[in-house]
Amino acid sequence: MAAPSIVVLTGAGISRESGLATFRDADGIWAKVRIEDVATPEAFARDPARVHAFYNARRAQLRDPAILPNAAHHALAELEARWPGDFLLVTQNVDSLHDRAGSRRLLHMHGELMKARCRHCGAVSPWEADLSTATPCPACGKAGGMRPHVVWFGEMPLHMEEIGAALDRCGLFVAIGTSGQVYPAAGFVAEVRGRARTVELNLEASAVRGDFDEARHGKATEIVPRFVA
Ligand code: BV8
Repeated sequence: MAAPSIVVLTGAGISRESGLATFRDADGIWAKVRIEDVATPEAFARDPARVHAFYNARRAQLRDPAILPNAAHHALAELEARWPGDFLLVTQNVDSLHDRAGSRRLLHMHGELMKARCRHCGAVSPWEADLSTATPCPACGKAGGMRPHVVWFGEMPLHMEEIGAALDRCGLFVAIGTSGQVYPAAGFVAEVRGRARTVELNLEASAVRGDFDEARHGKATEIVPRFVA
């Protein structure tokens, strides 16, 4: 029997042991700032400097050489490299840790912190430094239009067609480190259940645990390498 195609969905929990905060844990990002103030198009229109400051702080943290991919990121890159069937890693994370671990069949459905997008010309440019609306676009040279290349609440996630096609043909769906509270990502398991084996690998039961055939709970650096071995 051919090797089943695999779709893996990751969330902030897979990067927690690399030192990056999650969103909804007690020490999470949304315990310190409100989504409405920093992660919606309306917030950016109302106070771009505040939104840029929020993402500049997270981008600065991601530049810290102490922030490295962990054993869970590496286990997924190794699985992709050796898997004979189709493999796709869909991440909700905007950090670059999967990229740095060597994952290639990787889609950032909520965008990437280390990229910026120009609202004048639409160009997406690699961007590791601080960003402000005064920053001129590297492609068109105009200032006043640069925003983080991340998907805010109320905005359409990226790569949805390619993700839908992969979900349609997958035989194994694994969700790692996500609380299952943000849609459409949290709804992927309901789309595939019944025709794919569905596994949740998380510190604790997610909001959509009931949609999974199996669950293993624990820290990602422990349960992910064991699962992919
Ligand atoms: C859309 C990028 C439609 C930016 C993010 C009302 C008004 C408006 C919208 C809505 C609404 N009601 C519902 C919606 C839809 C909304 C939504 O789902 N809201 C929720 C909050 C109710 N969704 C959207 O708006 C999406 N877009 O619907 O568009 C549309 C249709 C047509 C045309 C136009 C539009 C867009 C959502 C994307 C928002 N952007 N991030 C940024 O990062 O700042 S979301 C944000 O949440 C991150 O991407 C994050 O990844 C994501 C999900 O969170 P998780 O990754 O799951 O993180 P969380 O902290 O929640 O959980 C961590 C888990 O890890 C926990 O379970 C924990 O136990 C576990 N863990 C912790 N440590 C470890 C661990 N596991 C293992 N090991 C450990 N060590």
